[in-house]
Amino acid sequence: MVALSQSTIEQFFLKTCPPVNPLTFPNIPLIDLSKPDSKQLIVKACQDVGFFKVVNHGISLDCINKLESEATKFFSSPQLLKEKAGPPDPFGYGNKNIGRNGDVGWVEYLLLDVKPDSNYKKLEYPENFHCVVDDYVTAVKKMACNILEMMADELKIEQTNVFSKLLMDEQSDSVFRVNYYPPCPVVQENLIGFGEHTDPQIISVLRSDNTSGLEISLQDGSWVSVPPDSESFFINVGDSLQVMTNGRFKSIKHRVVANTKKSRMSMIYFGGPPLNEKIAPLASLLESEEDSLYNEFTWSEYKNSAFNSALSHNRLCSFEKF
Ligand code: GA4
Repeated sequence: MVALSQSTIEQFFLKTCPPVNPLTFPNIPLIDLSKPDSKQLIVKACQDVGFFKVVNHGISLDCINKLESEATKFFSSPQLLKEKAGPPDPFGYGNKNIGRNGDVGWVEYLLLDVKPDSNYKKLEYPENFHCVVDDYVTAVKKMACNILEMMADELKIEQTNVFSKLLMDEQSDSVFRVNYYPPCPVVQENLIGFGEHTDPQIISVLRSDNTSGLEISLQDGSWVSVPPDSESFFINVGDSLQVMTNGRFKSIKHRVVANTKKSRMSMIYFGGPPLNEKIAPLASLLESEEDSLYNEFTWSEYKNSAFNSALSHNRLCSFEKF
């Protein structure tokens, strides 16, 4: 990562919302996918927190390690080489700038379009990168769909693929991101790595190495630190799933704080619907007399509004009815 001047560093502080010294969250809902009660626990976690940790997920360590080692190779390569894969418009290599509305973070990243017909493979990446991304994304997408089907089943929705079919669709607008957070200068504790935001899609599947940094915001507004666990996955509800469940599931605000001692690497699959898909509360979930809380929108409309907003903006509020 290139050296930064004092004034640039100050920019990162202005974007943080100190104090950043939250408690560790000991009670992250833990879902063991091999257990028969996982469906109920998933729905409870989505309603209470919008976030949970998954173990016994069946994704091979080999597949995860291969991707991590290719990504490490990429981020440790010379800056000029990395920049051949940038700038992110929106896909490609990015460094410090997030989105197109002036957000900055202490982070480098690769943002990839993982639609089956996408052309990310044409970019210059380390050898093998596209193969390992394909294998990894295929595996996490399968797990995400399995989880979405369990949710639908537990919510007593007849069509149990009502959520998962949006990810399985050939046109599913899903993206994949690898974030690399270099250690930040010791004198500059509490730099923001990735500012607070909610994910606009349906579901996000995150895996990180064993460096801490991820924080989630609880319903009372407090921030808690999520203990890292490189062998598990963390799932969060996205804005679109909050809408489809008419607010029963919570799209959780999260952020990443940079670490002064260690770098951190995370990889996130964002499962999104096709661009023309209409997103609205599911009729079968509305109790009699229950109002729909949101106006219907297409994913394309929502995505445009998201990509034209600042990271921390509450994007759903302009689609709320009341
Ligand atoms: C947050 C979730 C995903 O990382 C992402 C991000 C996207 C980007 O990095 O370009 C956005 C952000 C995310 C929401 C608001 C806009 C768009 C940065 C930003 C300021 C890839 C996504 O889909 O939305």
